[in-house]
Amino acid sequence: MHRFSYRALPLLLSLVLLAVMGVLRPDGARAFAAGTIPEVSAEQNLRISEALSFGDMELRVFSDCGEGLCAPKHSIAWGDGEILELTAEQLSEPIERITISDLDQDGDLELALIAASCGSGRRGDFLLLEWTDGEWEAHRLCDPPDSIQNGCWGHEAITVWKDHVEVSFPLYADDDANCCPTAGKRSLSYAFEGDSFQLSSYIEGPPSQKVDWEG
Ligand SMILES: [Ca+2]
Repeated sequence: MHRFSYRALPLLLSLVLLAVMGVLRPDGARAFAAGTIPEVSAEQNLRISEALSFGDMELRVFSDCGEGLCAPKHSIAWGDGEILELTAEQLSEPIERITISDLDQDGDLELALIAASCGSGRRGDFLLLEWTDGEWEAHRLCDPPDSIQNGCWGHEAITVWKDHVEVSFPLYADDDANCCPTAGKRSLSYAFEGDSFQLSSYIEGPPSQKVDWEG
């Protein structure tokens, strides 16, 4: 199976982007769009999102799965072949959904990448990239205090709303099996406060149904 080196990734991504954009045009009608990553091509080990309208730009999200489906290297491509390579610290899990938002209503759009780890734990992950003055500004979900994180063993559901990001997860009691958490549910809300993207509130809920741990 063909694998390209990390050093050759920017050039290859540029070539793939230009090739794909030459035959696939966006519908142009989506001021706010959401997309998914299509299934990986076995030949390319590369996942490419649909073309997304992002303000007056068009962009795509690439996931290089050459190191494995569960350890992708993500890149954002826009403009005339410009590419932002994300670090593993920023986002290293497979992307499940892409959303475009403006959570702080400042006119600078944000690209929200929602990811989840492989395996039965399905740890959720999230990265928000805000396009500000011609550059990407990255925002991550800060770790909540232990008192709020206590009982969380994965299976987070991450939803981007108009003005906040909701992270909901089932709560596990000490003896709960992975399939069947019994201690309720907690939903965290993250939002901009000034220039800081931070945890703003949380609520408790009743126990969840049996969790989906396929993956
Ligand atoms: Ca914004």
